[in-house]
Amino acid sequence: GAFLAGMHKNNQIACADCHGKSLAVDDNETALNKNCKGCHGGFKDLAAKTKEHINPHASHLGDTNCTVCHKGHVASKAYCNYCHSFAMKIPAMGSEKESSDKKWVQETTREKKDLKSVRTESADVVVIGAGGSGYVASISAHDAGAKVILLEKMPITGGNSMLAAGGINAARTRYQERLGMHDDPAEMVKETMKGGKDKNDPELVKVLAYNSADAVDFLVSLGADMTDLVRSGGVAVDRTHRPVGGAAVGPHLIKVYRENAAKRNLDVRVNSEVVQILSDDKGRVTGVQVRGKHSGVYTIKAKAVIDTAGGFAANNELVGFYKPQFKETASSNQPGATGEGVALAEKIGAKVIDMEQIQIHPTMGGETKVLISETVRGSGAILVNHAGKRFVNELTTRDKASAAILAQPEKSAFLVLGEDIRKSNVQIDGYIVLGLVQEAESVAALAAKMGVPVDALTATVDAYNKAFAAKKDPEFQRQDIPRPVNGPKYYAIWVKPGRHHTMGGVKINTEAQVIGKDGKPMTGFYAAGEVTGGVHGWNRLGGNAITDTVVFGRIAGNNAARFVKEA
Ligand code: MEZ
Repeated sequence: GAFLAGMHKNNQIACADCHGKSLAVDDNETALNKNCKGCHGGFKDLAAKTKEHINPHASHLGDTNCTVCHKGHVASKAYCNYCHSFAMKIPAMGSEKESSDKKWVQETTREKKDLKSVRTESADVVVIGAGGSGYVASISAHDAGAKVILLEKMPITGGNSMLAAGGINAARTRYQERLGMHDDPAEMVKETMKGGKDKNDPELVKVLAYNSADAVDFLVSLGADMTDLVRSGGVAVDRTHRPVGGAAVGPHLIKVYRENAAKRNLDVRVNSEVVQILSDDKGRVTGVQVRGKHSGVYTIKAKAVIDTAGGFAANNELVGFYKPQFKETASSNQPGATGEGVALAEKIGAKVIDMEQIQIHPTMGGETKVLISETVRGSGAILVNHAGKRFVNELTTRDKASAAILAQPEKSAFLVLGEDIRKSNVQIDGYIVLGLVQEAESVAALAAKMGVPVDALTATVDAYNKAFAAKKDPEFQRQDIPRPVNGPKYYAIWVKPGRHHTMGGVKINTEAQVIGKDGKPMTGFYAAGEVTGGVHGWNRLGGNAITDTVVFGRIAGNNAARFVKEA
């Protein structure tokens, strides 16, 4: 028979064995996934059995629904292949055409007029989008006493936060002080404003910086590890906090958020796309209309709605509309980062700002959608052009680093690093597994593999190592050289700039209230994270996005819960 359902049927497995006896309509596909895991084992068991080079059951996406990839009645698809090109064989993949379909978001008629709800539910607070901000807002609102429903249109939670490689910027934390580093939120304000070309909303930036240490404490209270520190671009101190060993921050945080949501029995719904935010004739938000993958269109009445639906750097058309020159460039974003959260808010009167401010991250791996973290440069790696020479201060801001790479004739460059840098940043081992890294036992041999002049690369590495020893970089004034480029092995990663973050979005105030076109806060409407504009100005600093999600997610959640109590 066709697809997984047919294969099961051929093995005498009845519909109810997979779907459960009640055949209940459930967008989370809970029974189905419980039954998959009951028969086939959980992610841990399956990962242990996998002998493949890439282990799909031990990925950075964490423990998710089996049905994200394995489909009963249509062709199965490996979700990872939205970003990667793994030659992964999964059962019932269907034809080449079906399995190469890259469209993960449910098709919806964007025509809102004939949406008819089949049922109505109620909650105190509805949160749109289960990325970092959505989870933080939901946990905060729940802990402040509100009944919360967290909705996610994708089959998997995590949003772009799931892919966050770097860390969370925070000033004057106990982790900095423990290492004898002195930082000041006032400096974080200054550097964030300067990085954002002074186009940020200064009041939002103050809130970001002065609540950042508390945000780290909040994450630690949830069970996160933020003990390792690294330098990000445009900053004069090690302010980016991440898990020990330099592990990527995003998968760790999403695991912690998922566990905390489960502990609180939070109502989290995947496959649930908000198609409309509802408001009354006085402009007060009254709930949302949702399209569930299985349950159809329904209404949730709520006194408060928090929009945490993320940015739009994965939306080629929208990016092309605002910045035609960025259309068709690779994006580091998850496939659901398509910007509906901004459109839904605008439709009910929200003010939208800075939409054309789209950040290009300097280092995506060659022709891939894999981001090579800024922390690789922060750990000591250098950027080298195809002539084997450094050409920019690697720790400048992203706009400048990207522009410098795009000014090279090949519009690409290499990250070059040595053994100490590799060991300090466990993510580099991941890039090696992905086949993105060239390695050699000498700088000369590495140059040959990279196809750059041997003499030039040798001179470049020598000069950089001298700068490390002298703690001074006369050529490019790099402020921080934590490690030399040393052996026994040397590594190179071919990199190109790609779309990474959308700085524009819904306008908010310091209370995370959405501002209407009339300049006034909209009643019962809050927003946080990449769906908003104003925090990062015209260029975001590396590590400030996670701070944004935690600081403003908490404010939105707490304020929405308080509003509901008082309303
Ligand atoms: O904040 C980011 O986007 C970030 C630190 C990304 C990265 O390069 O790791």
